[in-house]
Amino acid sequence: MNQPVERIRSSCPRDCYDGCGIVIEKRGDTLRVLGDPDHPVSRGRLCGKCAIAYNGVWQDPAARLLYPLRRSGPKGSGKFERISWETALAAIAGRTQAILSAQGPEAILHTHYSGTLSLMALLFPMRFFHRLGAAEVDPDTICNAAGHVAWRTMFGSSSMGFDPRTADQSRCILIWGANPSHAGPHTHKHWFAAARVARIVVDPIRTDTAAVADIHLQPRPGTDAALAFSLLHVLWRDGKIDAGFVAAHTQGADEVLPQIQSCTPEWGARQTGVPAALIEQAAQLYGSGPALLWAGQGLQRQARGGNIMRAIGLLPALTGNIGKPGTGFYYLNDTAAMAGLDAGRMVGAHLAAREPVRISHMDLARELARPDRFRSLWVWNTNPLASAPRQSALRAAMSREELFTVVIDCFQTDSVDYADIVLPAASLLEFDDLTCSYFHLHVGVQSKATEPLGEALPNQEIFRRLASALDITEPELHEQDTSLIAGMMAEMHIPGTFAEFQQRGWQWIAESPQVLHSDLHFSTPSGRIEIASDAWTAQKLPRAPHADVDPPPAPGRFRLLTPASDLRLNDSYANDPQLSLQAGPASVILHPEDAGALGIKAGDSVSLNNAAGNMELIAEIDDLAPRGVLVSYKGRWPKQEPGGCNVNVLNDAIVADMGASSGVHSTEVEIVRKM
Ligand SMILES: Nc1nc2c(c(=O)[nH]1)N[C@H]1C(S)=C(S)[C@@H](COP(=O)(O)OP(=O)(O)OC[C@H]3O[C@@H](n4cnc5c(=O)[nH]c(N)nc54)[C@H](O)[C@@H]3O)O[C@H]1N2
Ligand SMILES: Nc1nc2c(c(=O)[nH]1)N[C@H]1C(S)=C(S)[C@@H](COP(=O)(O)OP(=O)(O)OC[C@H]3O[C@@H](n4cnc5c(=O)[nH]c(N)nc54)[C@H](O)[C@@H]3O)O[C@H]1N2
Ligand code: SF4
Ligand SMILES: [Mo]
Repeated sequence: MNQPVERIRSSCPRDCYDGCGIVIEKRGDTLRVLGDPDHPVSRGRLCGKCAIAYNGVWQDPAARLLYPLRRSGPKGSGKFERISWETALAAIAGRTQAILSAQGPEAILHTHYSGTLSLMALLFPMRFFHRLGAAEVDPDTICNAAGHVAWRTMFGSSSMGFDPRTADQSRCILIWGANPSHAGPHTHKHWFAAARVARIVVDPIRTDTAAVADIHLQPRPGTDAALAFSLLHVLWRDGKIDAGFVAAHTQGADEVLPQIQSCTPEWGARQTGVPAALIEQAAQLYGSGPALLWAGQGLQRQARGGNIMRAIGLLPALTGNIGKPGTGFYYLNDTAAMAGLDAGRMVGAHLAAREPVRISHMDLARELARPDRFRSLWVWNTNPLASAPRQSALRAAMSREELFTVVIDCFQTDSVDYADIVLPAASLLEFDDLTCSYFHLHVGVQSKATEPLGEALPNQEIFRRLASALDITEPELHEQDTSLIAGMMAEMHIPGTFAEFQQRGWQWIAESPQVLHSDLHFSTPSGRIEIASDAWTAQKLPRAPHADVDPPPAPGRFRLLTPASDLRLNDSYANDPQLSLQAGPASVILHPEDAGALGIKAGDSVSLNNAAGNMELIAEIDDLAPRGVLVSYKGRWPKQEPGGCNVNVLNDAIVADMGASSGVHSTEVEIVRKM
């Protein structure tokens, strides 16, 4: 029998530059999740991974967590028994009250990130932890904190870049250490590849984004500051420094210009491995008119990542590529805040008696191992046993019998396997919310198309119930979805009701393309771009950016890059059988000359080793990265891999120079062929 089809507009809440529009076709109980043909970014399609996973694991009751669970085997065994919500909440409340009275709230540590970016599910749970006074794993330290510190100190903001719609007024787009072909595939296809301007990509890997660029600069990893200084040398030599802009809107330029004058392209070539002629060409293109700079999050995930962000920030700052149509510098757009969202209200910052204690992800494995410090761990919107450094040490810390662990997820991840109590989270198809892109300046609806599978609940309902179980009575912790959504819509100037917004699906935060920073007032102490200033020394950071590069790895050692995979969203979707089939076994890509020197052939089993750990991978041979660089894409669940680990077993928690942030792309390993 032909059932009528209902078409429901929604949006993708994944941590992705695109923020696609979705149409859910609903026939009876059957949902088909498709791209919204009317959406300006997705243009009728989802990415390959979501097209599969939203119609695969996300709707598969055999793959999803359906009920609250209580551990019934050793930690890590993944053995659980089903319990009721009532029992789960009572168990959590009992243990939590005991820890609160014996050790205090800071013995409770919670870790969370961007499993969903839909705004209620992302922000509302923070009210609970603020009210509790729990310690927090500083979320951005796993991803992008170094870049935020660098650009916030320099420009006063790291989360207001450019409006991508202004690209047609540019002469040049420079993408530095981002790979939208994986990390934002529609942005790659419709925005970058289709742009009718000169395009430059700086990436050690010849990504699909680099492959469509007019110029690909391929530096050795960790040498970007020297590359930036030598590009600036050419711009200075050719009279492209905007002296008027520098005098009026920057501070401390005189502290870097002498060094720039000595960083010739020939010097830059020796530091970075990029031919001097390409440095010349790229600088001339960037200097030829209004230009956009996009600094990737991958770029700063290294030991000198903060300084690198400062150094490349000099390009717009010294050439005046700011505040005019077709110019700008982008790291992230906090689109919700730009639209007017009061995130402080959403997270209930005022509920915290004092500033929460925070530890870096780089210290998580070590600090969590201390029984004198943490008695309880809460994990939500993240899967640290797949994504965080020092995987083996973290596993040992999470095995502590007395560490009362609560994990909230949609799927039974490795981290779930270490929980005492598991709470099942609802999916994007199962609750209403609002979303936005962190590149394109639009906000969207997330629409409930079906009841949650099993007894799963959205994060916000889970935390309302937890508040009740703990007798927390502040009304902020019991605010209902309709009120939360209406409040956010009002702040973000979204007209009409939620139901009316669902008809439209999405909207720009401003109808016409925005030229950001056009007032040329920067939220720094001086109101100027602080190239060198006391704001830096006050944070115990160098006064001025410098051109230093990472020393090359010792003989026999290789730099290991583990960036975003096109078939995974961080470590999510590793459990989708169809995507796993497409991904094949975990591999490492090495340069043909390195492979030849080591006697490694394609398909060989190789072992990667360093002080943090070792693992086996299948060798692939390709010249997509320079000699001395290995590439293995992130995105696997340790428990599904033959050795029970993923690449983060090799991640020794190298700390970036700013923000106590991850330096994972500075990882070094040795590689040997298995006999
Ligand atoms: N080697 C290496 N490691 C890296 C990186 C790298 O480049 N290389 N990148 C780092 C970066 S940039 C990041 S951001 C981190 C990301 O690392 P994680 O934050 O661990 O990312 P995911 O593995 O995708 O885990 C998100 C989890 O949230 C769950 N989830 C989804 N929706 C919901 C929901 O509504 N409620 C709840 N409670 N859970 C939900 C998903 O099922 C998933 O298990 O990884 C970092 N790790
Ligand atoms: N398909 C997919 N999409 C994703 C994600 C995913 O896992 N899968 N993750 C999401 C998340 S959480 C994030 S943070 C973003 C990240 O997306 P991006 O900002 O694009 O970051 P990465 O993919 O980590 O790395 C981007 C590029 O940085 C390059 N890189 C590494 N070291 C250096 C260096 O020393 N110099 C230079 N110039 N480049 C370097 C890498 O070669 C890589 O190609 O993507 C998001 N979107
Ligand atoms: S993950 Fe990104 S590309 Fe894929 S559907 Fe979601 S927003 Fe679109
Ligand atoms: Mo990230």
